[in-house]
Amino acid sequence: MPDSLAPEAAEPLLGGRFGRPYLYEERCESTQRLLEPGIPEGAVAVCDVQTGGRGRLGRGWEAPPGTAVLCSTLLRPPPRRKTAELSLVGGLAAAEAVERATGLAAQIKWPNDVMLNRRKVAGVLAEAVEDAVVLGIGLNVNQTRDELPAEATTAPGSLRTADGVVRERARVLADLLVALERHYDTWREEGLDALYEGLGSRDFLRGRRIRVDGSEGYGVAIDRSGRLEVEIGSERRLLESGEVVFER
Ligand code: BT5
Repeated sequence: MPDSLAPEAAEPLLGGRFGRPYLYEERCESTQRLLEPGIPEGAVAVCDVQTGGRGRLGRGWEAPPGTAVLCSTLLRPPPRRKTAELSLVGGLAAAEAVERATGLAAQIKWPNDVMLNRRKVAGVLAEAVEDAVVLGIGLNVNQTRDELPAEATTAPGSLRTADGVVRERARVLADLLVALERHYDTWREEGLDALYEGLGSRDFLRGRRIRVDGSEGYGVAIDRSGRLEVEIGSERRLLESGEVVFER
């Protein structure tokens, strides 16, 4: 069977309430734009190719047609939760989906990247739309090395470049949505602290030499409220958001 994310291939694999409804388009500008705010929580938009895939801070997200999982999930978190934490919730779900698919350990590079063999294999984008949040995840599944973006601050990779295996994307998507639902429910009820074990044990920047806003230092750890603790010179700082570059 050709690899497909069309509803007939993906819907039979869905194990929970995320992905209902399942909105699929072969091509779209960005899955982040397919979900109307009135749609039920857990609605998921998926496509095979994006013409204007989005990263954070106006950056782009690129993947050749039919090679990646590109999905957005509509969430309605309660007001008491900090929606910025959803990047880590999504990152944890994507890391687990990567581990399940490959059997290899994945890490989370604060605040929104999933790393496999020191390469970025997935990125998460949380955007507020009225009273909802659209949580976008791009996961590189079957790209070959030369199908990955050449210009990237963090070296990109795919599951295929890690182990040479070509996978059924619908299976990866279904596992991702089950993990996302489970972690989202835990976060909504108990907060980020309840996910700390999964995050802390996959903390990519812990102990690494990093650069933040031009200053060099070390990553200490993601803390229990989702901030990144860093050491710059003799000073410890807690970052709420931002960009951290690591030295390879
Ligand atoms: C992210 O942004 O990592 C969030 C990416 C979210 C993408 C999903 S796909 C489904 C949904 N629909 C969308 O339109 N977006 C979401 P950021 O940390 O800003 O990383 C973006 C940077 O990563 C770019 O500037 C490139 O350097 C690099 N990049 C682009 N495509 C990549 C890829 N496929 N794999 C790894 N790196 C990539």
